[in-house]
Amino acid sequence: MRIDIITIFPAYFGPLSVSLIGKAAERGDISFTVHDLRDWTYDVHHTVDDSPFGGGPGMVMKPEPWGEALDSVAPPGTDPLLVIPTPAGRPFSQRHAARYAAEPWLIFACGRYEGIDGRVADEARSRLRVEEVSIGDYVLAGGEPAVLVMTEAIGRLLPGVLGNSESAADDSFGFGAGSPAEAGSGEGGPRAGAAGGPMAGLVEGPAYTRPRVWRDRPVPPVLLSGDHGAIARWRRDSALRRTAQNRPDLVARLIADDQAGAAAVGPAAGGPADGGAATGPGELDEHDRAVLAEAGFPVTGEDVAH
Ligand code: JAH
Repeated sequence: MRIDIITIFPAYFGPLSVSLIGKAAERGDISFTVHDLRDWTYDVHHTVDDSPFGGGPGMVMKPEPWGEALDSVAPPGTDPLLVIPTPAGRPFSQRHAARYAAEPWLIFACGRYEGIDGRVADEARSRLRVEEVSIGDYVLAGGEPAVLVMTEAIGRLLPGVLGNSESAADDSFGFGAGSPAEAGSGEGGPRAGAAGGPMAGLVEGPAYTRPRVWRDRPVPPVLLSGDHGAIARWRRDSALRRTAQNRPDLVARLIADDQAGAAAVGPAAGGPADGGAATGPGELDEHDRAVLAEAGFPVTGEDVAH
């Protein structure tokens, strides 16, 4: 995979040469090229910003350097995906990371100040695929940290980077082994949690390693039992509990998807409405419902008491 980054602070991307992503770059699994936007300015001060039309605080990035930079990095006839981090973008998720990891070529355009003149994205859209994305509801001083975040999320999904393709599938927000996103489905497919492996739509519970007892605290005994079925059940329970504690939004989605599944099957067909076992991946079984109820999310087969 090729990644180009356009920024006024190339030094910000020093971290790309360390850790997993740096090793992937050394192996040639990813190539990074960082471009200084000021290379496409021609005045003595290498000006990249100007006052906003219509008034208001701050400065806006001038369109001309951006137009030339994008023409130069993505000449006519090329087909990269241009990603522009902005707090006004669509929320970046694990689903985006998986989709971007399947692209051969990404360009990231890092804005500063109050953002890039709006015509730049519009003009780029006339010849490239362009996505404006946000990594969260807060305002940074520029897009650079968001690009580091996204490249980390993308890079660890590339074949060979993580070294263990299973651990990505079971991650918090992972799609679960064998799920549609893992098979490369795009944004048209079911969202995370609508289908997938046993942990789809949940955050992960805690993990443990040696020593077996630390500061009087033993590791949960089931993890030492060798009973892989009991361990999987315990991990799902702890994931459900932590999701209930920290992410009520994800629990609401799990419950809604579970009931949509039950409605599609019908109460007479043994769906959760008659208290039966879960009918498909991503649905809740009786034990899940008991764990959620104990964590403050009572779920009946008929509706959500929340
Ligand atoms: C701030 C250009 N979603 C995080 C995020 C991403 C980008 C920016 N801020 C927050 C940003 C100033 C200029 C981009």
